[in-house]
Amino acid sequence: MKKEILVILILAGLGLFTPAMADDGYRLWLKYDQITDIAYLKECNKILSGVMITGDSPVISAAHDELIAGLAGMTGSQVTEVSSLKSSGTLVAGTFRSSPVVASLLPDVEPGTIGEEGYIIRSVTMGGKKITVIASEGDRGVLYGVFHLLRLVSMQSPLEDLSITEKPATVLRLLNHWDNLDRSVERGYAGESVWNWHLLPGYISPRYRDYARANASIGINGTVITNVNANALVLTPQYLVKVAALADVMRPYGIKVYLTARFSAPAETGGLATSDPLDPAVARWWKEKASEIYALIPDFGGFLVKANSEGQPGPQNYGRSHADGANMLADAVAPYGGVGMWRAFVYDNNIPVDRAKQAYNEFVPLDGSFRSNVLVQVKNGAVDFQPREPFHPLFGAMPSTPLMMEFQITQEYLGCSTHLVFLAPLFEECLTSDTHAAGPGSDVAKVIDGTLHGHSLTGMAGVANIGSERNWTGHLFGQANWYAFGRLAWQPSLSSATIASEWIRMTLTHDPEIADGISTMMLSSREAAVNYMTPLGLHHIMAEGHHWGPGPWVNRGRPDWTSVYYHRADTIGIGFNRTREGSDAVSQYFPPLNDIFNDPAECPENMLLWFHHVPWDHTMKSGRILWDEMCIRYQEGVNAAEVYGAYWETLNGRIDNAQYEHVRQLLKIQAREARWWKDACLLYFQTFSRRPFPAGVDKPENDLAYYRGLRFYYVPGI
Ligand code: GCW
Repeated sequence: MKKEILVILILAGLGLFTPAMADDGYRLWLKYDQITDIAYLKECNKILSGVMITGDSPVISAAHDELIAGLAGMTGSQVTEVSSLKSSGTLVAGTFRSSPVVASLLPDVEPGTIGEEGYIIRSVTMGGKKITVIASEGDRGVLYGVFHLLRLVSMQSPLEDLSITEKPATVLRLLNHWDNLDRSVERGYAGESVWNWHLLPGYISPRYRDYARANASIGINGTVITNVNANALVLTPQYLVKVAALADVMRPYGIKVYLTARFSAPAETGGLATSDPLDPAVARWWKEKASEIYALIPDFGGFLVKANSEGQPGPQNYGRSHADGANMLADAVAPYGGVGMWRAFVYDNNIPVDRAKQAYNEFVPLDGSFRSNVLVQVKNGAVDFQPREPFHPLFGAMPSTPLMMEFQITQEYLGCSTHLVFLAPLFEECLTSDTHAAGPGSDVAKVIDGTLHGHSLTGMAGVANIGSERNWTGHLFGQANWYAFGRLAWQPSLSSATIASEWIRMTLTHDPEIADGISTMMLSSREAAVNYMTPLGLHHIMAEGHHWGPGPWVNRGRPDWTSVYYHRADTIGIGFNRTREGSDAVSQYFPPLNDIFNDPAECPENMLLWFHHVPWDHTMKSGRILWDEMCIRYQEGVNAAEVYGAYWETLNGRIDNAQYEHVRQLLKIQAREARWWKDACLLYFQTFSRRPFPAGVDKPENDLAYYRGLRFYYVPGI
């Protein structure tokens, strides 16, 4: 054996030769591993041979440290910091204000066009020297520009002729944590809360900073750190110092902290007799609370409120409206530039004819009565984060009120953090839906970014899937959903394919063939989940309480918390009649959608059973009858989940071992659970359809009694 080969084998045996092959996921998409493509490494070293970043604010320091660490990691060598443009290959970063060099390199940029968060990345030549410049009007823009450049390098994208101008489409890009003060996380499947309330403010976990870095890297600029099912304790001095400590860590990354406000706090913890928003003592209490908070956290973002919904207190307890409540809180934070985000997810104690209609009915009449610093936060669909819902009819229907999007990143109804379901296609489907509010082309995205109705206060919120698990999100691919949310909040017109490709290259592989394969799997995964859980517009048929697994038979308790309320299966057919002859939810949509949704022949088939009660023998576009079509869809979902597992196994040895093994095991569980969903739902619905399974549909593994008898204890997330 030749000596060199022996050395290689020994090194490989010691694990020194192969690149890191046990990625635990902690670094997310910010891995900064050394570039292995020699040609690209050369290009990088040539174009980014020196760095000059000006400014001395905490945000600029954060940008500086990230840039240096990122480039050093990826190039494998120390980064040279320079103080003037002596040679070619310098990267210059700063604001137009603080850096005369930056201003001189981009003389064509009109002041005021880029904004505090926007940035320009451009390759320029000056005096024969090639320079790359990152410029913004604000420090945060410089930070975002730095993260963009690091993303380009991580993706091994060309760096030669850059000409990038970016500006966020929305003002507030927030995560919503449904985290409780005892560290449990409502609908959280990735361990405990990331916030260690017990040890705060004395102990600042390094995780907080890494959390802030990750969010800043995708443009997220705020975090609501407490559950919307709120605890008034967080507003007490004992907790506010803890909140302030978290805000201190977030600040250098451009992230503001927000809190959920429990509406009954004045009475609960403030010693008042009431929390009536029109009572002057109550309004005063909130004003004083705001001043106490801002004294500790000068850049506090504001409040998010869930009121008069699922038992939460609210203004209606005192005979007041949502606007009365929202305005009182908004007035308290207005002097400091804070906002009030008022959720439209109302779900009160009276059982409505159709729960899907409730938010619209309550909020549309209030349009125009909210203060200018109030946003109404609306879930993407009218029921509740289902695998597929038509867009919420409120979008476009409140022209005088800024509506903020609420997506759910945590997979409450999508297999928890066990299933690989890439959510960008779900988000994209909603954002690109045309509301027709102001004629064709009135996409939901235009409502959200304020362009449709001329609002400058805009926002998007995502219910976080983050927890104390080492890899943050439980499932490695849950990271992609966090990533996708941030990217879409910044730029709602981004495509799912672009987002998937970025994330894959930064997280998993640069091999184009593998990246394509993984992307195909990701992009089809949401449709696969819809098929094995709730095809053709079915919704809310999961198990009770924990919402994990199938439960189409659930019929106990409040009718609009049951599955039978939503699917309405009988011997004639299945589906919720929301037509003009039914609950008339279709009329909450603008023309021509109201007519389209109302007509079973025109209604998109993927939402048919959302709007219609359809006979089992109704002929579908495929030529099959509804029952057969439903069976086939369930089977297709199962088949897809199985294909994902088989495909993943081909990646053995071609991607990091730890990532490979982690996902391999989870995909196995997913395929098993997909089959469980299919078997349980089809057996149950068959008791109504009384028809056999068509050819191509696997025989269920067990009988219906078996599935109905399954009991689970301690499912996470409640
Ligand atoms: O999706 C439902 C969840 C509740 C949640 C509620 C909401 C925070 O099942 O756990 O409560 O929505 O959005 O308020």
